[in-house]
Amino acid sequence: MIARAEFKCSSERLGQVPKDGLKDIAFIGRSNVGKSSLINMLTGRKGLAKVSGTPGKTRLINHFLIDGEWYLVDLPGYGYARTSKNQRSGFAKIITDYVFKCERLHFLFVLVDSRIEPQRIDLAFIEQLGIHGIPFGIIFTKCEKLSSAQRRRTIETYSKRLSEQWEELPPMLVSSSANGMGKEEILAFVDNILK
Ligand SMILES: Nc1nc2c(ncn2[C@@H]2O[C@H](COP(=O)(O)OP(=O)(O)O)[C@@H](O)[C@H]2O)c(=O)[nH]1
Ligand SMILES: [Mg+2]
Repeated sequence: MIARAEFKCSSERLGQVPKDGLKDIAFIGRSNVGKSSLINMLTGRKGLAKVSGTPGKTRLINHFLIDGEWYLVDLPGYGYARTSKNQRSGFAKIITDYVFKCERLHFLFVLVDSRIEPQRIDLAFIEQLGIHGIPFGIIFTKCEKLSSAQRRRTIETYSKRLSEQWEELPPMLVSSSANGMGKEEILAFVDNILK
């Protein structure tokens, strides 16, 4: 369990992230997938990360210091960027800078909506993670909306899609910020990877 969670800073660029030697456990996914809600659920602090009904509002990297020991990081939602700052990957520069270049990043959770088919952009992002060798896992969100059989099917569908391309499957966890599902499993998983 998390005893203490505090907002540390918002960064617009990689140069602004904290420079202590602590590790980042980051969350990413499409806008509205439930990143901020999950951070609030995991920390037990309702208003810590801003939950928004309007997609695409958060364009900053938000660092939350957990128990003075590590950071939970709320990343901007991804979508294909359309500006001149585009990189070849099609993801915004702030995201690719942080995810592919920042040494602070210890583990990345890719959040995907459990209720919908694997989306091209999620699969494309996951492919980039594989290519760059970034350690990551998948967290399915809003799982209280599904029966346990449907949740199993979601995991199976993803496993099938990913195994078309990868030999090894990433860890996959289910969650619901609405009812706390997955809290203990996710925190235990994080505990383990921080050791
Ligand atoms: N039913 C349900 N809705 C959720 C859950 N988590 C988030 N939401 C809703 O999804 C919307 C987007 O959530 P937010 O955390 O702001 O997503 P973000 O853009 O990824 O940070 C909000 O309306 C939330 O109330 C969940 O576990 N279950
Ligand atoms: Mg958010």
